[in-house]
Order: sequence, then C-alpha cells, then structure tokens
Amino acid sequence: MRSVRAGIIGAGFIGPQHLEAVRRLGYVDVVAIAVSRAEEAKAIAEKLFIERAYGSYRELLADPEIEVIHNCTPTGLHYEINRAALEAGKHVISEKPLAMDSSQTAELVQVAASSGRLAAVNFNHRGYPMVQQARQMISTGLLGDVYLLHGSYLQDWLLYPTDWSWRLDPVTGGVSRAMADIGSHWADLVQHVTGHCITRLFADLHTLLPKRLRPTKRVQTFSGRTNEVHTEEVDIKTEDEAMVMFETDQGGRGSFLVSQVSAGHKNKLSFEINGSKASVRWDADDPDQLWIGYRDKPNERLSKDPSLVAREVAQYVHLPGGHSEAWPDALKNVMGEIYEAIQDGRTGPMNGNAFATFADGHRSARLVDVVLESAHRQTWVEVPTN
Ligand code: SOE
Repeated sequence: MRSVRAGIIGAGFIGPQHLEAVRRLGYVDVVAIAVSRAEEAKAIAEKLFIERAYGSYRELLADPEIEVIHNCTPTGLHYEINRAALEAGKHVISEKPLAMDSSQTAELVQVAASSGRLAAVNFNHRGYPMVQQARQMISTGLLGDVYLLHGSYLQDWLLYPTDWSWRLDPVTGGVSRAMADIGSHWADLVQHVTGHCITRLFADLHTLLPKRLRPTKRVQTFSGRTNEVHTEEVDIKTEDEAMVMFETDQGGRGSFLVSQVSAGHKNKLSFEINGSKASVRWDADDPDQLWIGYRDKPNERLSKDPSLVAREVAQYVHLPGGHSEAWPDALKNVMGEIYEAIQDGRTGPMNGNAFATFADGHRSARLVDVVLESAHRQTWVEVPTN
C-alpha cells in the first residue's frame, strides 16, 4: 500500500479532527496546513506536527506533492476552494455543506465529474457501526416496508445570546444555520440508512434569539468562551431551530426537529425507522446500541460487537464488544473508505460504501434550499430531482 500525501485547509474545530482521523489510517501523510495568516499557520503546523505551513489556500494548492485536499474552512469558502482544488488536479474531501446553495453545488458536481478526481463530502455519521447495522437490516428486508422516518438533532452550544460562532453570520455560515449545519446531517443519514429519498416537504423555521452579542475578536466553535471578550449587539437572521415534515420516493413519511438551543443536548442526533415488520432506533448519545422493536415478541437491544453485527458491518467495528466506538471512530471509518478509493484509483464509492460524494452534497444543498423556500412560503414544496 503506497502512502498518500494530503493537505488540510482550515484549523478550527474540524480540521484537527480530519488530521487525527487520517493519521490513524497509517498511510496518509498530512504534509501541509493552510490558514489565512502565515504566522498563525506556522504556529498551528508546529503544534500539530505538520511539516509545511501556508498562509493561503492557493499556496497549498500549488504544492505539487499534495494529492488530497481536506477543505475544513467555514461554509462561505467551500465553493471557491473546492472548485480551485479540483481544477488544480487534487482529490477533495470537503466539509458540509458543500457550498452556500444548490446552484453552486450543481456546478461543483460538474467540475468534479470533468476533473477525474475523487470528490467527497464529510457526512461522518454514516461511519458509525450501528448506523450501518440499521442500514443493513433495512436493505435486507428485516424491517419490511419503511413506513415512518423520524427523529431529531439537538445541540445547546448556541443557547445564550452571548454564544457566538462564524455560523451565525450568513456571509461565512450561509443563509440557513440549524438546517444546513445539523439538519443536513440528519436528512443525509436517514436517507443513507433507508435508501429512501425525500421528495416533498413542509418546513417551519424559527430564530428564537433575534439579537446576539458578537465578540469583536474571533471565537472558536464550541469554545464556550464568549463571556470573556468585548462584544457588540447584532441582528440574527438565521434559524435556531427547524421542524420539517416530509414524504419519500418510496412512500415513507416522516418528520425531524433540529435545534442549536436545546439545553442539555450537546450533540444528540437520533432517528427511528418504523417498518411493516419491525422498527429500529439509534441515538448518537448511546452509539454502540441499536434498539429493535417488534409487535409480537420482546424488543431487543443489540450491542456493537464484531460477532453480533451483520457480516457486511464488521468492517466498521474495530474493537471487541464493550469497548466504545464513537464520533472520532465514525469519522475514521468514512475517511478510510475515501482513502481506499483513492488508493484504488476510484473516483467514487464501491457498492455498499458509506462515504458521501459531491452528488450527495448537492442533494443535501437542494434539500436545504427547499426547506428555506417552504418555510418562507408556508407550504409543501417538491424537492427537485436534478
Ligand atoms: C457545529 O454545529 C457542528 O460542529 C457541526 O458543524 C458538525 O457537523 C457536527 O458534527 C457537530 O456540530
């Protein structure tokens, strides 16, 4: 197996997580990191034991030794960097959302197709073993016909008016917040698990905190340190919560609630699928467990264990039963499949793979656009198929 050289652009919350995940694969050499200031890049590179530091993403893209780019910048930069990276001949692993809206993501899908390079988007929740177990059970018919898909994604890190993040500014975070940031994960995950596609929806969005205090200096996502800096009051236009009802292409119906202001919930993504024979429920707060519900016999709780999951799922499990595998492990699983494709010279997933492509990222952006439209018009809206 040859080693692959990569570069990371952006060093907020998620950039170092990509670094750790790919380092754990063993054959990925992250040789460079870029952030917008050269001095800062140097300090970060030293701290993270990365050889090269660049003060602009363009310098990193010009490095001929780098094959793969991890785009870990704020959403407002995703389109420009993803496009430039593909045009520079690099494989791209982008954070979600792929771009600011679906017209940009449609272009990126085209650019990716003509580049001949791999273009993936990080929907990391797909990599949890028990998520894959649920997917396997549904695809082999154990649940029967899927009737209902429901759940939520709840966080509390933006509960107070003093909480601040670049995600609150539409210029850096986009015009949708809770939906684009975490609703996109929920919808992607449930469609991945069921194989259903959301075709029609009705959404209600709300900004519960219409004014917030913005620090006059930069604040790191999840740092919870906004009380310690000078602030100015700003109007907030993006949603703190979203409620969505939907229908799928295979006759499923469902709903989800996403919120960044739900006290006590740090990062709680959960879903339940009810089929004609059985149900499954998964919760990121208890990720090694899968609840299986029956009508005519006692319900079950399946614990993650390489000898108990389906044969196809065993590759996502790396530890014996009773040894937790969670968020960083799911990310590593997804990165592992992406880099395996790069090693094999493939530009997309193999049948059954969990990782998401730019086409999935476009599908997600289209859904976010439709959620915004539906909330604005207060009516059901069809999700376009192109
Ligand atoms: C911030 O809300 C965030 O970091 C998301 O952007 C991630 O995708 C999610 O994993 C956790 O929360």
